Amino acid sequence: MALIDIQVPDIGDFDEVTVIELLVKPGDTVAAEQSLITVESDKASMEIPSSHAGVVKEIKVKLDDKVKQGSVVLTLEVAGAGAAAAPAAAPAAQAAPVASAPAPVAAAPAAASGPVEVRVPDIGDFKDVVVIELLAKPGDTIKAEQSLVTVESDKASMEIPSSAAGVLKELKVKLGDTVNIGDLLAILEGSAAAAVPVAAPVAPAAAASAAPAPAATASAASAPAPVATTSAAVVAAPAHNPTALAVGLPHASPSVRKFASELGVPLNEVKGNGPKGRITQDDVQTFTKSVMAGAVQTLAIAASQAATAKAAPAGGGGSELGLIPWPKVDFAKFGPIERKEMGRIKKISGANLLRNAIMIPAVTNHDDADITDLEAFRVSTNKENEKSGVKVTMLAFLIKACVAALKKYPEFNSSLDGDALIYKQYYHIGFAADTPNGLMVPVIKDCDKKGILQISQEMGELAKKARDGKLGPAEMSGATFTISSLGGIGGRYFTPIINAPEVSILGVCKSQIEPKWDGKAFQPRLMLPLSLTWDHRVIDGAAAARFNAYLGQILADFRRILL
Ligand code: CAO
Repeated sequence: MALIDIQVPDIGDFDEVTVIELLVKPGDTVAAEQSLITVESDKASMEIPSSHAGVVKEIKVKLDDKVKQGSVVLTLEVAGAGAAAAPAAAPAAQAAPVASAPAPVAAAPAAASGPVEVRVPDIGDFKDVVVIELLAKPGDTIKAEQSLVTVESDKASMEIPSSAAGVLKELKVKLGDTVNIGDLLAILEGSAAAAVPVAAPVAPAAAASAAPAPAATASAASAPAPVATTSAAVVAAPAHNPTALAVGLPHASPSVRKFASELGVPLNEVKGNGPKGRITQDDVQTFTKSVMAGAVQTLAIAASQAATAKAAPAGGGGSELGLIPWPKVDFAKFGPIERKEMGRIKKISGANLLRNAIMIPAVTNHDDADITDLEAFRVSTNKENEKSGVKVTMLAFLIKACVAALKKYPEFNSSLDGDALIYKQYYHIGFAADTPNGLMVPVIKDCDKKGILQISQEMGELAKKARDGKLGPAEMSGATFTISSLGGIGGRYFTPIINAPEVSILGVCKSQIEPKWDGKAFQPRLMLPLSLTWDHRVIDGAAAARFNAYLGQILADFRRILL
């Protein structure tokens, strides 16, 4: 047994690339040429393979590290003496595709008008690469070297640039096609087409440095397309250019795509948790587990909703749910307009709200609570506590009253888990806070164990943090029930959207004096409008009515909370 360092091989013209994925871990047995990490430049993602077979002893890089040729990726324990003889310098022998920047190559052909064929340039040792992305469409004006399609082998994805400029008349490939060097990709038209320099395939792994590559097969006609560079393993200007035309292609490395495709996992439904939203093998596995747990439909719908959520505000989409398309209106035709991108929080909460609105069979019960006496108590408490600096609002009493109702009706404090209900034995209450950045929901933990003053104080602190944009994730998670109070603003009733995976939410509006019949006469009473939205899969209408009625009783006479 011997220990050897596996290094980053020649990665062509790239100085430094970022580690975006670790594909193995200590203890893993790897085969020679098995991919170890994925690295990414601003133009390409590529996997770095192992030059030897063996057992991973130690990973020497971590996510987001910058590496370059010669950087040690990991230490491998290999068997036999051969190991020692094949040291770190070995990468030259590796089969991995390595991308590099396009090398300017052949001169442009003589100017000519009419159609120009664009063919797949020399892509080195790669055969039958699959078209995974179309980056241009007929009618587009194409610049020389502009990427036309993305292709993928089992080890790398790469963009194929146009060898000429012009207007794209016809794309000769479609998604899923396999292509090889010399295959016709597209036909360009226009006088510009032939008048520009050709695009270049690029330099590759070290192996070939000694072996100048043959010139690429020239395309027919006038565009003597890309010409070879120096190497046998040539990869065209590679993939993942975030500015590319294509939208919606899941961001994942070739090996993850392969893994997903072997499992039949639709990558566009998988949430990427890797750097820059990249889908990792773990994400695919997590998705698969959820499906196995019976959540497939849920996820599929959620994914389409998320897509709709993104599209709808921008004026597109709807088809994901089988709906007619979102109306597209040229507003500027009717008057001056200004377009402003929505903030991050609005986008995130929008997608969540849409999912929750569509996926939950929600019903809202409206009711009123007589808070005349409680309001008097609140006002006197605030007077007594004036010096403490803690102001008590109705919301603090509501939180406490809701905890009592949640204890009495535990299904309101539960969450769905497949066919089961998870009853939570803690009472963490979220409250919607209106902030300059959008709606946020801070959570007050263990409200059953806290008094009104403490709840008021925490609420004030959390609301301030929310408005200052300083809430941490822990302060927004774990809620078992949420209250959305518009009481300080106005309104009568509304239908709040449940904050999944919770199963109910209470909306509260502004209290006002109303005449109430006491059996003999109308009395002026302060009435608080309550709107309870609940998930009908978990809660029945009768239970919701009881919950509201009980809440009303407590708010009318807070002493009941002691019973
Ligand atoms: N009826 C009448 N008055 C009410 C009331 C009610 N139900 N609730 C609060 N008020 C009064 C308060 O007593 C206070 O009055 P004073 O200034 O005279 O003391 C005033 O309204 C302002 O209260 P507040 O809003 O500062 O405090 P709060 O505890 O009621 O609410 C918070 C705190 C953070 C929830 C609130 O500021 C907020 O952001 N609300 C908006 C929530 C929201 O956007 N929900 C919609 C979600 S769905 O899009």
